[in-house]
Amino acid sequence: MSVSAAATAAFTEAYGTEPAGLWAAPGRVNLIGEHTDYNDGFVLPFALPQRTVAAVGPAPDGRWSVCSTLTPDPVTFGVTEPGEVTGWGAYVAGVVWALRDAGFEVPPVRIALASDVPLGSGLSSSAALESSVLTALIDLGGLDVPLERRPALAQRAENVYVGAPTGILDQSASIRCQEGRALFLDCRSYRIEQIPFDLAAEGLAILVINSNAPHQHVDGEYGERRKSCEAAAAALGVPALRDVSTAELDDALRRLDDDVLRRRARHIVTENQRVLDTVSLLRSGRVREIGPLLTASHASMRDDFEITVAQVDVAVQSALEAGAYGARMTGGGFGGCVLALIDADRAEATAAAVAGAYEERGFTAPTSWVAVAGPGATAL
Ligand code: GAF
Repeated sequence: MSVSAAATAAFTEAYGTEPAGLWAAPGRVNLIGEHTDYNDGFVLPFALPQRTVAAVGPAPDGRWSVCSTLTPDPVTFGVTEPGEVTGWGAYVAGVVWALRDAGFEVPPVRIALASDVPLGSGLSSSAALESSVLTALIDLGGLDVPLERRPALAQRAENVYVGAPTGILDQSASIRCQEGRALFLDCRSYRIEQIPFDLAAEGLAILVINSNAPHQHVDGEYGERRKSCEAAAAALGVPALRDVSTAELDDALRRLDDDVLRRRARHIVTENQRVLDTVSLLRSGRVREIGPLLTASHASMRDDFEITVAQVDVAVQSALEAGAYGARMTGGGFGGCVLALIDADRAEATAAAVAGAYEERGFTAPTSWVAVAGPGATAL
């Protein structure tokens, strides 16, 4: 059954009527630029074809209800404040709250969700959920919310209502990405550039390898990294680490007296530059040449930002040994997925090499697929 059919069936089953419409929003792969978003820096995600579909219809009782294929019993709530709805329903209540808090009249609706975005794998399943619901509420309510404002509303739902201190990467990707493009986003100005990203035309592919490693300590470690970056920026007297260039890096590192802060800052400053270098290469069609930047990004996340785990390091290493031009973990870290830039005809061989390396080490088997850049959030 397609994801749309699953969402429609869940809606009918839960509410005994047909939905008024379907809205979809994708997960994402971040090509490069990790943990740079909350440092006012640069990111370069593209949308996955995998997405969350929200089947939505009016709610006669004036409240909001949401269920999913995984949780068929609806969670129902009225007007709430952060903290009042907990668990996964908080992502939906948070979107309603963020829109209302911004002054919009939000229509009461019933929602059923279905998704083929792998959960908890660093592919932004929560942003896909938020963005599908946000888009549905905006369309059904006839709300005047321009596209460029939407990611910050979904991010606020996550930051303030759900309580996760994430940046704006995932919601921007889910809402603003376009098919066949990577989204170059300046997380300070929200300026975007849609970068053509048609790898098949170059005989290339991005292989996504889900490490299937259990996520551990994700929330606490993420918050720690964010605090370290803010502390480093404060010690250097700049608004954010975005304001330190690679030319100024050595001097900045000398001025930080804490080795952990030094390494965290070095990751962010060099990662921002790697995004800019990747964008320059893509703009001039030199796609293969981004490989070493991807691999350098991984080394920086492993050694300086310390957010990788053995499974993702092994996936990167074995993809490179199998001939990948470059490979890196994508997403927040502590598990999740790796992407590898490969010749299109090497997908099976690369996936098999990684699977073999996992088997040797007794890791849970990985799951791999070729990802192409899909569309952003939309009514279906
Ligand atoms: C997670 C967060 F939600 C993003 O905001 C971003 O910081 C990412 O980790 C790391 O680049 O996905």
